[in-house]
Amino acid sequence: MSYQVVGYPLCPFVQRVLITLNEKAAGYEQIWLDPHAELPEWFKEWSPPGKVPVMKVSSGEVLFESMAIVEYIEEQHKVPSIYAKSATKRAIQRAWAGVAGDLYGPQYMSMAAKTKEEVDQYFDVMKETLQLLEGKCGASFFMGESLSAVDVVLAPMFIRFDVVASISGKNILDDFPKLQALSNKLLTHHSVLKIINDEWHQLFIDTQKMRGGLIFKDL
Ligand SMILES: N[C@@H](CCC(=O)N[C@@H](CS)C(=O)NCC(=O)O)C(=O)O
Repeated sequence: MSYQVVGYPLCPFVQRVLITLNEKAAGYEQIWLDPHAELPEWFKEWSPPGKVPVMKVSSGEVLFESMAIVEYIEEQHKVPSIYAKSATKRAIQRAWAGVAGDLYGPQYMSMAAKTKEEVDQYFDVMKETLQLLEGKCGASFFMGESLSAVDVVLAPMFIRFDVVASISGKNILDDFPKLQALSNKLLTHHSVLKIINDEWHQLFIDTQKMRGGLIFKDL
Protein backbone atom coordinates (compact mmCIF):
# COMPACT_ATOMS: atom_id res chain seq x y z
CA MET A 1 0.00 0.00 0.00
CA SER A 2 1.37 3.39 -0.93
CA TYR A 3 0.30 6.84 0.13
CA GLN A 4 0.76 10.40 -1.07
CA VAL A 5 1.56 12.76 1.77
CA VAL A 6 1.19 16.46 1.06
CA GLY A 7 3.04 18.76 3.38
CA TYR A 8 6.20 20.68 3.86
CA PRO A 9 9.29 19.53 5.71
CA LEU A 10 9.21 22.18 8.44
CA CYS A 11 5.71 21.40 9.64
CA PRO A 12 5.72 19.43 12.90
CA PHE A 13 2.23 18.06 12.16
CA VAL A 14 3.51 16.65 8.86
CA GLN A 15 6.46 15.16 10.75
CA ARG A 16 4.02 13.20 12.97
CA VAL A 17 2.67 11.47 9.86
CA LEU A 18 6.10 10.82 8.33
CA ILE A 19 7.47 9.36 11.58
CA THR A 20 4.46 7.04 11.82
CA LEU A 21 4.85 5.88 8.21
CA ASN A 22 8.59 5.35 8.73
CA GLU A 23 8.01 3.46 11.97
CA LYS A 24 5.75 1.05 10.14
CA ALA A 25 7.94 0.92 7.02
CA ALA A 26 4.89 1.91 4.96
CA GLY A 27 5.59 3.17 1.43
CA TYR A 28 4.75 6.78 0.65
CA GLU A 29 5.41 9.57 -1.78
CA GLN A 30 6.02 13.09 -0.44
CA ILE A 31 4.52 16.05 -2.25
CA TRP A 32 6.05 19.19 -0.80
CA LEU A 33 3.70 22.14 -0.68
CA ASP A 34 3.84 25.24 1.47
CA PRO A 35 0.29 25.94 2.73
CA HIS A 36 1.18 29.61 3.26
CA ALA A 37 2.02 30.11 -0.43
CA GLU A 38 -0.37 30.38 -3.39
CA LEU A 39 -2.41 27.18 -3.23
CA PRO A 40 -3.22 25.03 -6.25
CA GLU A 41 -6.94 24.25 -6.82
CA TRP A 42 -6.46 20.52 -6.18
CA PHE A 43 -5.06 21.24 -2.71
CA LYS A 44 -8.12 23.27 -1.75
CA GLU A 45 -10.23 20.21 -2.59
CA TRP A 46 -7.89 17.83 -0.78
CA SER A 47 -7.63 19.89 2.40
CA PRO A 48 -10.89 21.55 3.52
CA PRO A 49 -9.11 23.60 6.26
CA GLY A 50 -6.28 24.47 3.84
CA LYS A 51 -3.70 22.90 6.14
CA VAL A 52 -1.05 20.24 5.84
CA PRO A 53 -0.65 17.33 6.32
CA VAL A 54 -3.10 15.63 4.03
CA MET A 55 -2.68 12.07 2.84
CA LYS A 56 -4.25 10.42 -0.21
CA VAL A 57 -4.89 6.70 0.25
CA SER A 58 -5.21 3.95 -2.37
CA SER A 59 -9.03 4.24 -2.58
CA GLY A 60 -8.47 7.83 -3.74
CA GLU A 61 -9.88 9.32 -0.56
CA VAL A 62 -7.94 12.10 1.10
CA LEU A 63 -7.42 12.30 4.85
CA PHE A 64 -6.57 15.39 6.85
CA GLU A 65 -5.75 16.25 10.51
CA SER A 66 -2.45 14.72 11.58
CA MET A 67 -3.71 12.51 14.43
CA ALA A 68 -6.62 11.21 12.33
CA ILE A 69 -4.02 10.24 9.72
CA VAL A 70 -1.71 8.70 12.35
CA GLU A 71 -4.58 6.57 13.65
CA TYR A 72 -5.54 5.52 10.11
CA ILE A 73 -1.95 4.38 9.48
CA GLU A 74 -2.04 2.46 12.75
CA GLU A 75 -5.20 0.63 11.67
CA GLN A 76 -3.77 -0.24 8.25
CA HIS A 77 -0.34 -1.29 9.53
CA LYS A 78 -0.78 -2.86 12.92
CA VAL A 79 2.87 -3.84 13.41
CA PRO A 80 4.71 -2.28 15.12
CA SER A 81 1.75 -0.84 16.98
CA ILE A 82 1.98 2.69 18.34
CA TYR A 83 -1.20 2.38 20.42
CA ALA A 84 -1.95 0.08 23.37
CA LYS A 85 -4.29 -2.89 23.00
CA SER A 86 -6.54 -1.88 25.88
CA ALA A 87 -9.12 0.82 25.15
CA THR A 88 -8.38 2.52 28.46
CA LYS A 89 -4.65 2.67 27.78
CA ARG A 90 -5.31 3.95 24.26
CA ALA A 91 -7.48 6.72 25.69
CA ILE A 92 -4.69 7.60 28.12
CA GLN A 93 -2.16 7.66 25.26
CA ARG A 94 -4.42 9.97 23.26
CA ALA A 95 -4.76 12.21 26.31
CA TRP A 96 -0.97 12.47 26.79
CA ALA A 97 -0.49 12.98 23.06
CA GLY A 98 -2.89 15.91 23.47
CA VAL A 99 -0.86 17.29 26.37
CA ALA A 100 2.35 16.95 24.31
CA GLY A 101 0.58 18.78 21.47
CA ASP A 102 0.18 21.79 23.76
CA LEU A 103 3.91 22.44 23.26
CA TYR A 104 3.53 23.20 19.56
CA GLY A 105 2.03 26.69 19.75
CA PRO A 106 4.39 28.24 22.33
CA GLN A 107 7.40 26.51 20.76
CA TYR A 108 6.60 28.05 17.38
CA MET A 109 5.93 31.46 18.91
CA SER A 110 9.11 31.38 21.02
CA MET A 111 11.24 31.18 17.88
CA ALA A 112 9.80 34.48 16.59
CA ALA A 113 9.80 36.27 19.95
CA LYS A 114 11.72 39.54 19.70
CA THR A 115 12.73 40.14 23.31
CA LYS A 116 14.22 38.05 26.12
CA GLU A 117 11.08 38.61 28.22
CA GLU A 118 8.88 37.35 25.42
CA VAL A 119 11.08 34.29 24.85
CA ASP A 120 11.01 33.55 28.59
CA GLN A 121 7.22 33.81 28.67
CA TYR A 122 6.86 31.17 25.97
CA PHE A 123 9.48 29.01 27.68
CA ASP A 124 7.54 29.27 30.95
CA VAL A 125 4.34 28.14 29.23
CA MET A 126 6.19 25.17 27.72
CA LYS A 127 7.80 24.34 31.07
CA GLU A 128 4.38 23.92 32.68
CA THR A 129 3.50 21.31 30.06
CA LEU A 130 6.95 19.72 30.28
CA GLN A 131 6.54 19.38 34.05
CA LEU A 132 3.36 17.36 33.52
CA LEU A 133 5.05 15.22 30.88
CA GLU A 134 8.15 14.67 33.04
CA GLY A 135 5.94 13.25 35.80
CA LYS A 136 4.54 10.61 33.46
CA CYS A 137 7.55 9.90 31.23
CA GLY A 138 8.73 6.27 31.27
CA ALA A 139 12.29 4.96 31.32
CA SER A 140 12.26 3.53 27.80
CA PHE A 141 9.81 5.39 25.56
CA PHE A 142 7.20 7.81 26.93
CA MET A 143 4.76 4.97 27.65
CA GLY A 144 6.04 1.43 27.58
CA GLU A 145 8.84 -0.35 25.80
CA SER A 146 8.16 0.76 22.25
CA LEU A 147 7.42 3.97 20.39
CA SER A 148 3.85 5.20 20.92
CA ALA A 149 1.66 7.98 19.58
CA VAL A 150 2.87 10.21 22.43
CA ASP A 151 6.46 9.85 21.19
CA VAL A 152 5.24 10.65 17.67
CA VAL A 153 3.86 13.96 18.95
CA LEU A 154 6.89 14.70 21.14
CA ALA A 155 9.61 13.95 18.57
CA PRO A 156 9.00 17.04 16.36
CA MET A 157 9.29 19.21 19.49
CA PHE A 158 12.48 17.48 20.62
CA ILE A 159 13.96 18.10 17.17
CA ARG A 160 13.24 21.81 17.58
CA PHE A 161 14.40 22.00 21.21
CA ASP A 162 17.67 20.45 20.08
CA VAL A 163 18.20 23.00 17.31
CA VAL A 164 17.37 25.90 19.64
CA ALA A 165 19.72 24.52 22.34
CA SER A 166 22.55 24.09 19.85
CA ILE A 167 22.36 27.65 18.54
CA SER A 168 21.41 29.56 21.69
CA GLY A 169 22.69 27.37 24.54
CA LYS A 170 19.14 27.57 25.95
CA ASN A 171 18.13 23.95 26.49
CA ILE A 172 14.59 23.84 27.79
CA LEU A 173 14.99 20.17 28.73
CA ASP A 174 17.77 20.92 31.24
CA ASP A 175 15.32 20.70 34.14
CA PHE A 176 13.58 17.60 32.82
CA PRO A 177 16.00 14.66 32.95
CA LYS A 178 13.53 11.97 31.91
CA LEU A 179 12.38 13.96 28.89
CA GLN A 180 16.01 14.77 28.02
CA ALA A 181 16.78 11.04 28.03
CA LEU A 182 13.70 10.37 25.90
CA SER A 183 14.76 13.14 23.51
CA ASN A 184 18.23 11.58 23.17
CA LYS A 185 16.58 8.28 22.37
CA LEU A 186 14.02 9.63 19.90
CA LEU A 187 16.51 11.82 18.03
CA THR A 188 18.50 8.69 17.19
CA HIS A 189 15.47 6.49 16.55
CA HIS A 190 15.36 5.28 12.93
CA SER A 191 11.89 6.64 12.05
CA VAL A 192 12.79 10.08 13.40
CA LEU A 193 16.32 10.14 11.94
CA LYS A 194 14.82 9.61 8.48
CA ILE A 195 13.02 12.95 8.52
CA ILE A 196 15.96 15.14 9.50
CA ASN A 197 19.34 15.68 7.88
CA ASP A 198 21.81 18.55 7.38
CA GLU A 199 19.70 20.03 4.61
CA TRP A 200 16.62 20.00 6.86
CA HIS A 201 18.56 21.71 9.66
CA GLN A 202 19.79 24.44 7.34
CA LEU A 203 16.32 25.04 5.89
CA PHE A 204 14.87 25.17 9.40
CA ILE A 205 17.45 27.68 10.63
CA ASP A 206 17.19 29.86 7.50
CA THR A 207 13.41 29.93 7.78
CA GLN A 208 13.44 30.82 11.47
CA LYS A 209 16.03 33.55 10.86
CA MET A 210 13.62 35.19 8.43
CA ARG A 211 11.02 35.44 11.21
CA GLY A 212 13.35 37.84 13.01
CA GLY A 213 13.21 36.26 16.46
CA LEU A 214 15.86 36.83 19.14
CA ILE A 215 16.95 33.18 19.31
CA PHE A 216 17.98 33.11 15.64
CA LYS A 217 19.36 36.66 15.48
CA ASP A 218 23.00 37.19 14.44
CA LEU A 219 23.50 33.65 13.25
N1 LIG B 1 -4.60 20.40 13.53
C1 LIG B 1 -3.86 20.30 12.30
C2 LIG B 1 -2.84 21.41 12.27
C3 LIG B 1 -2.05 21.44 10.97
C4 LIG B 1 -1.39 22.80 10.75
O1 LIG B 1 -1.62 23.76 11.51
N2 LIG B 1 -0.54 22.87 9.72
C5 LIG B 1 0.03 24.15 9.36
C6 LIG B 1 1.49 24.00 8.91
S1 LIG B 1 2.55 23.45 10.20
C7 LIG B 1 -0.71 24.71 8.17
O2 LIG B 1 -1.02 24.01 7.24
N3 LIG B 1 -0.99 26.01 8.21
C8 LIG B 1 -1.63 26.69 7.10
C9 LIG B 1 -2.70 27.60 7.55
O3 LIG B 1 -3.00 27.68 8.75
O4 LIG B 1 -3.25 28.26 6.66
C10 LIG B 1 -3.22 18.92 12.19
O5 LIG B 1 -2.96 18.33 13.25
O6 LIG B 1 -3.01 18.42 11.07
